[in-house]
Amino acid sequence: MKLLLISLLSLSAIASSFAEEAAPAAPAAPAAPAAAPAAAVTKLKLGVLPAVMKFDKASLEVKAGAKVMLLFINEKCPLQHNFILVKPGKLADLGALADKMLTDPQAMAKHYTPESPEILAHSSKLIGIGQSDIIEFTAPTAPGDYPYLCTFPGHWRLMNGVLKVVP
Ligand SMILES: [Cu+2]
Repeated sequence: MKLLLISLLSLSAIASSFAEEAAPAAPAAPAAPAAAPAAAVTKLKLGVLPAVMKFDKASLEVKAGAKVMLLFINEKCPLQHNFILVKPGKLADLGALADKMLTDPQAMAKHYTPESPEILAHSSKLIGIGQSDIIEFTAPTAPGDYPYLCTFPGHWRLMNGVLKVVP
């Protein structure tokens, strides 16, 4: 009786080990087709300089219409920041909206992200020290200089840069 129980247990152990081996094999298959170019993603990384209210890059570059995955990361700055990408020439407009949020009781809940039709992409949250966010967006199809900024009140005048969208 004991023997039978053991052999049953070991059988189920073997069965489950096969199940585990079979599982990873299935998702591997879709990687094979050569449809990769269409799904190509431009990966960018933007950090934050500690305590000076600046992004670590004054500019980023991307091809027009490209799918972009931006890693926004705060490794060392004790302040909280966000990332807002706007239409050309709209830096000061968004800066003014950012400053206005000082008097908005809901500002923290909104992660200091203003509401504006000029915003093309933004982080999902403020990121403090040790935090990061991945921002996925499609680059504009029109080449040009697209400003990005942090809209935590008072930061945007120093904390801004340009996403250069090239043909
Ligand atoms: Cu900031």
